[in-house]
Amino acid sequence: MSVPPAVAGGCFGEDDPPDTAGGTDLYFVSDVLINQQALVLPSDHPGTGRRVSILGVPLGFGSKLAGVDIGPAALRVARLNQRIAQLGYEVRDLGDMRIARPQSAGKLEGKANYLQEVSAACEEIAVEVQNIMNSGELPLILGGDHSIAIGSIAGVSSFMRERNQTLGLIWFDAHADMNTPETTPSGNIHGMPLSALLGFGAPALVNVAGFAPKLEPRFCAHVGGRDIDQGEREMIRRLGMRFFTMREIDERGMSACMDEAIGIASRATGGYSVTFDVDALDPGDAPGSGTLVRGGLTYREAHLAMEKITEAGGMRSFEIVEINTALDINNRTAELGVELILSALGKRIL
Ligand SMILES: [Mn+2]
Repeated sequence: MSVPPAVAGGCFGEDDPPDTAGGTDLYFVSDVLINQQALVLPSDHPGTGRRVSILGVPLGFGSKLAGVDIGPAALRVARLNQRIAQLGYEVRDLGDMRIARPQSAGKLEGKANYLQEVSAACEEIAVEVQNIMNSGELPLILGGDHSIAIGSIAGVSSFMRERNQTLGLIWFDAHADMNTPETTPSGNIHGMPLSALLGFGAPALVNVAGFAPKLEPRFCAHVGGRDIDQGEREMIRRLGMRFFTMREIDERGMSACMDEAIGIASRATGGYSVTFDVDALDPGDAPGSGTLVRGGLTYREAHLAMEKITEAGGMRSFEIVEINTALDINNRTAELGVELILSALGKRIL
């Protein structure tokens, strides 16, 4: 018997992993024996019998940079739909929402730029996402900048609320996204969605979908933070919300941090939403985003996080945001985004 071939680097080569005959079976069997939980053989088609609905949200005016509104197209260029279908899922693509563009490029509203436009879009996003959930499908939301999370997570939370269930959250980001119009250094709403969901900030954002708050801090975990503003720091301490910063990930390792983050989100009775800002990733792996910060999640740390989430179960929606095609290099960030989506949907190395 030959030694099993080493699995290089990350999870994915081309679309399908090469069929490595010979050693693979032996390795596979021993893998099952080592992992005593894995009494059910892992499937190459984890999506069998499950449905995913894809919703593109080409909204970019929550940030200031052009290019983030083309994120959904970039993910589709990377063959998102086909690759999800290869996992066995039934895929329904709702296309991209029609987002009304702001009338004037420079129209700002105090300390929350394009407040009415973002608020109106988020109301529509919330309805769309809730409809997807009512259909028994997993919402997969493609941003767009991170302000869209105010709508998407409102939709999931609204679904849970109607069933008297609570919603948990895992938020991947370099930033806290917990500014308010009072604390924001930029006025950009993509720096405010998490605080709005927790009930703080502009009423037009906080009250999307007609109720607030959407989330309780005790069911929320933030992963990957390394650039937190002073006002956000104070809110985090006041709320006691759990942040797994890059410092802690360095110190304890991604595996331990994700176990704890998943545990926190899983305390909610209805499961949890996952929202992934690609600036959580290290800029070396994900150059295509508008607010890069050095020292982010490595390629493997990000995949491991997704793999652990799918193994744990309980994920009720997945969202990826802030892919900026104007800043990306050869669609590398969108390609990585698709890979992470596939890992979150159950694709595995073996
Ligand atoms: Mn963000």
